[in-house]
Amino acid sequence: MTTVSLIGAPTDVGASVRGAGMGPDALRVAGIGEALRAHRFDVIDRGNLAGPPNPWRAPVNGMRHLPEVVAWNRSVFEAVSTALAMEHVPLLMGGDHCLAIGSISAVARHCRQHRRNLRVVWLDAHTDVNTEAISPSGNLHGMPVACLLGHGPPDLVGWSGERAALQPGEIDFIGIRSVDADEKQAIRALGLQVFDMRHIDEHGMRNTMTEVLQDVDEDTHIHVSFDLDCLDPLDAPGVGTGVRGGPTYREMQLCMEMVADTGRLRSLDVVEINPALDVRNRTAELAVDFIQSLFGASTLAR
Ligand code: 5AB
Ligand code: MN
Ligand code: MN
Ligand code: MN
Repeated sequence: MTTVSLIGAPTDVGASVRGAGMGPDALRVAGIGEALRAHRFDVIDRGNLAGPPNPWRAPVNGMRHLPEVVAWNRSVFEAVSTALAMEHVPLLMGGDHCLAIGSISAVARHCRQHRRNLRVVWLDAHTDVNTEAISPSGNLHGMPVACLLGHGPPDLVGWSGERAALQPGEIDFIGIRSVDADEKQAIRALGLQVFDMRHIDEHGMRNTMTEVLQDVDEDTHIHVSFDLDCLDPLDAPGVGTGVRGGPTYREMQLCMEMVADTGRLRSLDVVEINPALDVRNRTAELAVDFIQSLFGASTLAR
């Protein structure tokens, strides 16, 4: 039986809007553990990691709260590494999206050590590929992908053992509809594969996911980094940086089911849920709904 390790990282140090630190408990209240157990996973809730409070300061050298972001990511890196070493599926409950630096660095190191191919599926309204030199906000939750590709402050780069935890061809973005001016140039310079909302409008989620998953084989480790603002804010109001025009509920379900069909999902981030902005925990409940599909609960599955 597969064991899922729930790891809570209750912080919003990487964001500009307070509240994402309550995400882990919102997911627990929405029944994340029970939902996975119902699908015959062994679930261990590791509780919440500890870290510094949000000092709520202005950016320094283009970044807000760098020391705090480093501290939280160190804890995440250790916890995810421990879960992977036990062959568990780490499920990081954020917290804001800066935490993907620690999480995916740990996953990348694990994949290199075990010679597995890594595929990262980044579900988000944003590409999060800003650097401190080009970010319009200084918020580190807009920079994790750049850090993972080896571009960012030295303190947040190289954790996997290599300067770049990820190669550009190992990550695909889905649901994108908000990219900053200089971020667009960075995407082009890096040669990143971005399936924006226009691509999904024109080709459909099925063709999009077929393309994303085409080179997945039996040695592939799929990591999904699920930022809840990928969804339309009408469905998922509890996010700090919502952008209208997201995939529909059914499109997102299909996306999750097609990842599940590969049988290669090995780690997951669920981030950016902001209970302070939510309506009766709707966004966390929606997240749990999608997570069940991601772990293989299609309508007719036994
Ligand atoms: B999220 C913005 N591009 O860098 C920036 O929610 C927003 O993790 C980043 O995707 C949103 O500040 C970060 C304007
Ligand atoms: Mn994000
Ligand atoms: Mn986002
Ligand atoms: Mn690709």
